[in-house]
Amino acid sequence: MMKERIIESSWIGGVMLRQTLIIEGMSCNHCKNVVEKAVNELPGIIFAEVNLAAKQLTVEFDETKSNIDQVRAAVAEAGYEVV
Ligand SMILES: [Cu+2]
Repeated sequence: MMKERIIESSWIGGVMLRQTLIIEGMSCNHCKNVVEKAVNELPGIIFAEVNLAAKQLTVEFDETKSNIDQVRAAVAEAGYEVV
């Protein structure tokens, strides 16, 4: 099983968690949009943004509704790899 690499994780109030992951395989704005859209469709996600240059995805979510495994699965389903 793939192991996610979370490079930043912090509570942003109550049950809201903000995490930043490294993702391989994104090369252009299309990739960025695909990943952001896939993650935004998960329950409890309030923010998802890709930084292409840094190969990073930052997500903010309600940890009672979603978790980082679901984020990782959504990214993988979209065709990219969380490293
Ligand atoms: Cu692309």
